Amino acid sequence: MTLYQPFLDYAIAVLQERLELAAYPIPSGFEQKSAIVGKGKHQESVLTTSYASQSPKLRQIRAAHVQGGSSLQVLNFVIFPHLNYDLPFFGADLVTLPGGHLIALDMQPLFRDQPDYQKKYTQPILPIFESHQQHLPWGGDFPEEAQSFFSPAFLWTRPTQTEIVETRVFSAFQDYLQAYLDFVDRAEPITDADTLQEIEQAHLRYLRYRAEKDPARGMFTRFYGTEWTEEYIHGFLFDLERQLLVAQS
Ligand code: DBV
Repeated sequence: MTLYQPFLDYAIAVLQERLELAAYPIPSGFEQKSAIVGKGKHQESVLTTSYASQSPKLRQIRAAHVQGGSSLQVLNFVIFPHLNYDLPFFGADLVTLPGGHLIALDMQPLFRDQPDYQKKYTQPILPIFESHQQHLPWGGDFPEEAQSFFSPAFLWTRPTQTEIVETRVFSAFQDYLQAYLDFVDRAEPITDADTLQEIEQAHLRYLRYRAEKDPARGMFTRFYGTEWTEEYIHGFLFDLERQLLVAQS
């Protein structure tokens, strides 16, 4: 059992229990991919597997799980709501590299600086955030331009012990996901045309930023090549622009 498998198993079980899930297609060739990396006795097989589903309120629920031995484990798990809901994104980036663990967990807001939005989607999770954050070291600087995509409840940490990931981080992940699904339960469709426009713009801003700045691009390119990597990023991980084009045609 690798470090983040219990996170993924938990998420899928809870999603199945709490949502009306349907399949979401994964482009062929991207369900799984493996490569042998490293030299000599440092050779390691790196396997990347994808998960995707959808529900009536959630456009795409997807995960990329990279398993390459004890010093290379990644689970990137994001939920993209349908464009007629003002729900935040659920974003989890759980990363273990030779340099250590890096954990990013948040409900990423569509409208970071609107007081009403914060009141609706950030304030209710601040108690959960604080209950975990006090036990975890601050993750340090992150790109300034990324800040507008995170909420004040952004859990950002670099734990030095694997056990902390297995216990405290896992429990934070469970709490955030349950709280997110509470928001989903309560969400009502938006019908106001101006708000719908703003939501679409907010999704595109977020998607473009993440596709362009994907911190995993270098790693994937080294393992699987440029062509596979770019198609994985634009055709699966951050696929909204492609989907909008399909819907227009
Ligand atoms: N990050 C992804 C996807 C990944 C992934 C799809 C499937 O968006 C992995 C893989 N994240 C990943 C890896 C690293 C990070 C780092 C491999 C380490 C890169 C390295 O050190 O070489 C949150 N993830 C990070 C960092 C942040 C995040 C802030 C540090 C980046 C840096 O120092 O440059 N989550 C990530 C992020 C946003 C988010 C940037 C932006 C909105 O939601």
